[in-house]
Amino acid sequence: MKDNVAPIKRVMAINDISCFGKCSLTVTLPILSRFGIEAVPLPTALLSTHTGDFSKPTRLDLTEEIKKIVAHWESFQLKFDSVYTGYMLENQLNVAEEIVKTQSKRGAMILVDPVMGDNGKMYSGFGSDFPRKMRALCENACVSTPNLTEAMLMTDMEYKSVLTRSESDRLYKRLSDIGAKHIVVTGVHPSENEVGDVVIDENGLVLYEKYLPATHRRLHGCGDVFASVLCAKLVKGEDILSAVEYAQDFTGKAIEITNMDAQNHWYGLKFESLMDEI
Ligand code: PXL
Repeated sequence: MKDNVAPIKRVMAINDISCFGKCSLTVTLPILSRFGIEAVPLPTALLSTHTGDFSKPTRLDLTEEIKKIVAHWESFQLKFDSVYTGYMLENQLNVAEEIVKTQSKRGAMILVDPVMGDNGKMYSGFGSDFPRKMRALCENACVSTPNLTEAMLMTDMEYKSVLTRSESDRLYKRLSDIGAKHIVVTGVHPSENEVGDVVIDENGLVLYEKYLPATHRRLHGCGDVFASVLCAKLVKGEDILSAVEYAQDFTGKAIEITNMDAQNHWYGLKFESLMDEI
């Protein structure tokens, strides 16, 4: 009963709606709600599916609409406890930058997931200048969550799926130069057989690293599940390292469950049954 009178946290989720495929807002909104957080979507685009495993998804660019939505919210100075940015189109990055500036001043925790690519490649539809612009958005983040591909794109390093210790140290130093307070790099392979997540601070120091056997398949939407859980935990006041550990554990379990039904569920994470554990 006490919970019903306590104010709840409010998160602005800037991301697309990929109707089918289990990623972006279709993942983020239910997860945030399950954590008892008010989830406010700012939809950047409407797609029939994500751009990964399906040929030619439909895509409606919502840039003009989000400008109007934000202007309306600003007419009554709507305040958010957090802004979480995900998949955006190139001409929306400056809209997001403005939002980040405004809501940071009002005390919001900013999480930038620089959604651009995976497995060494940029997702279709992004130009070569996109990583540089996304890097600028990450500068003002409290937490940024690139996967290995996105981390390398933003630091001008040539993609390699398995990194030696000196290569990863160089990557972490370059990432910390971007300026976010903490950077969580996902999908890091210290060897072919292991994959995990690493947290670095603003000086490039590794604060956390945990690897799991690489039999865990990385599916589309893993990053969205991970970042949504991480955002929820951080907004609720958990420290970065335990929030990352929880998000990693949750995502790992979701991957395991998905792999048990890989034939039917190859397009995204089957995370629904885990929601009861939150
Ligand atoms: O999960 C990241 C993501 C988000 N949105 C769209 C995508 C992808 C990854 O493929 O295509 C539209």
